[in-house]
Amino acid sequence: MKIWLNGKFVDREKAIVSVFDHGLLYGDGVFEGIRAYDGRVFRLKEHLDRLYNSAKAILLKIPLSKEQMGKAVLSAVRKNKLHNAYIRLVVTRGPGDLGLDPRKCRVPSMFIIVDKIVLYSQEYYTNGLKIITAATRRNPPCAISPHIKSLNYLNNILAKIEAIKADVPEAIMLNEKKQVVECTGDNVFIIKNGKLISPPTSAGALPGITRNAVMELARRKLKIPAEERLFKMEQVYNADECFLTGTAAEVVPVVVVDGKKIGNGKPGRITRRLMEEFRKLTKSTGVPIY
Ligand code: PXG
Repeated sequence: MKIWLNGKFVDREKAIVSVFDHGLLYGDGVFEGIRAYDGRVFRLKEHLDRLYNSAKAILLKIPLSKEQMGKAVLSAVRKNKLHNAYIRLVVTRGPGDLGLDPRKCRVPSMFIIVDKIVLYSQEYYTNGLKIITAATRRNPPCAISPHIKSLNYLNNILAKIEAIKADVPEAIMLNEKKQVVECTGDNVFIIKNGKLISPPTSAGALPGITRNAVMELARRKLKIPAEERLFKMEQVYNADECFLTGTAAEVVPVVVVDGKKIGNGKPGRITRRLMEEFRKLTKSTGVPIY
């Protein structure tokens, strides 16, 4: 495995950042998780836009243009000779001193890891997930904008630990108003009376790239309405269908939430249609690598 580190390819063992890097000391940095399907990078532009927006929000100037970064991503996949891959793109504030002051960090650290995808268990897609609601609330936007895909994932990790303790793979996170926001690493959708509903990102969710793609597919291919609307757990329990979206998870059905069956307790019809359309989209679009 070759890692792209600050513009050079290095072996995995040599892919090292300083203990003074503020990405490590303070979670001061941003990242993206991207996927390649069949020799094409899925929604590369959208991932780069989100990365640069996240960086701008924390006043971090990325030393490469978006075009250069896009080329670096493609070259990193080529170097590792993969056609299907998970790509982790990280930009940190860089090495500084032990204080918070980001001005002490002269040069951001950048790296791109390209790895084989660890696929979710097929069981999840055929039978659906059982999930819980986490007691840990999503970071309020007034404290830190959840639109920033930062290296600070403790909020999500605390909720993930709750999921692990409950022996389930994901957990729904609520905001301070008990409105549904998202999961620890996935966006959430419900379907009610033939309508797709996802919380608006203003509720405190990351603007997921898979989420956007799925909303487009619902409108264009399934010809069903896709709304952004606030809702609470009662509406999840009473939904006809529920599913999650994310780069790693793609579209994954949810069949039980907090021990309560959603719909008939099996992956829903519309969810299965969206899984199929999303597969087709990943196999037919994206930026060619080779
Ligand atoms: N919400 C959050 C908080 C996320 O971190 C998503 C939604 C889905 O967004 P995309 O753009 O991927 O559709 C994410 C995705 C993992 C993992 O291991 C997931 C994410 C980041 C790191 C790890 O599942 N982010």
